[in-house]
Amino acid sequence: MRPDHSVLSRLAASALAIALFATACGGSSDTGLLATAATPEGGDIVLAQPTADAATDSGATSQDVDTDTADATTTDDAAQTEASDPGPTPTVALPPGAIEFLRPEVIATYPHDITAYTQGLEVMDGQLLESTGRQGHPDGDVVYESDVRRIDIDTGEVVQRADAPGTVFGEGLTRVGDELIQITWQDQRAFWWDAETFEFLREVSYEGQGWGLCYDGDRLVMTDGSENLYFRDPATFELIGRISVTQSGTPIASLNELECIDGKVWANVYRTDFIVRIDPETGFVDGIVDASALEQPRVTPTEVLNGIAWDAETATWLVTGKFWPTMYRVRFISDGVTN
Ligand SMILES: [Ca+2]
Repeated sequence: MRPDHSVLSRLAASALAIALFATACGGSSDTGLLATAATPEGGDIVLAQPTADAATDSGATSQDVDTDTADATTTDDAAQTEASDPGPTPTVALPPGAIEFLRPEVIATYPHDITAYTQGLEVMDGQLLESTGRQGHPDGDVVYESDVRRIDIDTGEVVQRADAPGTVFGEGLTRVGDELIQITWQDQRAFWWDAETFEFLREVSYEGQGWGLCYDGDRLVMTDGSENLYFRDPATFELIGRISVTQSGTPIASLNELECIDGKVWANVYRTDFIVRIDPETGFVDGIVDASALEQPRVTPTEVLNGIAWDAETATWLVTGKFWPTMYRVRFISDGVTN
């Protein structure tokens, strides 16, 4: 069954949105980069432009879309079914080199603490864990606002929190068994917390910046604002591997908050509304979520989408941003596949 015209339109619109994003941000077609900009947390924003073939395939000649995949993931009927039933696992089988375009379908919204400069987000037993990190300058003095917190999802209430030690800029957070691991931006310190009591357990030093963190059941996966995923031992934090992330051959930098699910790594790209799905064995991006529909009013340009957490019990995502007043529960709905 071929995808219907509305699916094709959405697929084309997704590609167009990315192309427009490139234009708005001054991306260079010569380099294949969609966007570059300096960021306060270091690194550049880079989202790769699909290759000419892929861009063409996503539009006028999208009859080439793999019909089996499209039938399974992109029909309106399928989307409606997914809205009422437990959703699919977030990973679909794609032809080699294909990129799936996705968009969020909002299922529910909840309050989110507007003083939380969200850096990490993870679901644990139906509750939400969040890490924050910031250096504020309210009266000229530097104030460090970095903590770990447990959130009642429905109310947004912070039911438990603990300040990160010392003067650090907290970043990503993930759970490994009964413990939480929190990293820091430029402080080169990783903290271990008891996941139940939030008791501070220990810390390990590392080299470089820390941005996002997730645990795939075997390895920690970490970002530092570059195009790299770093793999670390979950017990010692020892660096055990690294891979460069590319989309259609172009490195994708500013990889930030992470989620590890079903053998894939999902990363929101700093200062964009895009979330990319990465094969950690190859570094290839095989899915792009355009989450711009979740965009919030922003006082400063840094109040960006940052925080993605997979809730396995409901097969949904929780997504928010820095200082955002809203936490979204969403599913990512396929808009089609290029190949
Ligand atoms: Ca996460």
